[in-house]
Amino acid sequence: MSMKRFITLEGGEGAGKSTCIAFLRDYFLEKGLPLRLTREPGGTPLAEEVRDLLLRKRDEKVAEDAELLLMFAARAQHIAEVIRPTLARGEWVLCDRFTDATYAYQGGGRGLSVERIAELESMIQGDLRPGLTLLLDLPVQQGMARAAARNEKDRFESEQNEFFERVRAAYRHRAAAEPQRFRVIDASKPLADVQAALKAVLDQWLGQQS
Ligand code: T5A
Repeated sequence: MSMKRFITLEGGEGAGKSTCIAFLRDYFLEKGLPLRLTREPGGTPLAEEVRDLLLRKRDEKVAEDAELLLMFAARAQHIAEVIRPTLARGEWVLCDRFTDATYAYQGGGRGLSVERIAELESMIQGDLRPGLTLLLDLPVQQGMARAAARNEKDRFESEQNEFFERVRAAYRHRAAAEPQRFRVIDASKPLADVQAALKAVLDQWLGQQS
């Protein structure tokens, strides 16, 4: 079952998710709709601790399955403590990354099989799926150039270009396979254009709710 009030925001490095989150928060505020902003990995104290474990650069190689399980461990906690209770109250959830990021990064990036991820997805989420997923898409080089302006790179940001090309391809592949859920936003455009595109999508999505 997909949840109409459960919206996720996805994209590669430097796509502009944080910038867009602020715009979307204001959009919901103006409409007078209760919105819970949250993120993955993270969103609860325990899940944020797992996020630290995942993002911190370390000398030890992190086994791909360990990374995958930590993502889902954080997600299990986040779903139980935040996502399900918020949706049950009839409020909206906007999550900065969710399971599509696992398919893109651990699947596309690291090369883990879709089947392996799908097994965990159904084990941990049951029938919980986002109703709407906004994918901020832009060429890898452009995203990296934007991200480069920020502080020190984390463990994922330190990957090579080919890794991010595979991440982008996996996201686009998923969007093409599920056009009813995904809206692909051209994030290479100036911020005003990106925000106008987001507004158009949400106007339409909210219009369908009433
Ligand atoms: N991960 C996550 C997995 O591997 N598997 C999973 O299952 C999950 C859930 C952390 C990492 O975890 C991995 C993926 C990630 O590597 P994150 O913190 O959400 O996840 O990842 P980041 O991509 O690092 O997110 P950020 O929030 O740091 O980056 P944003 O939001 O994409 O970029 P933002 O908004 O900070 O913008 C970057 C710069 O570009 C400018 C902004 O002003 C900023 O300076 N900018 C624009 N410039 C020009 N035109 C525009 N349209 C612009 N939009 C933004």
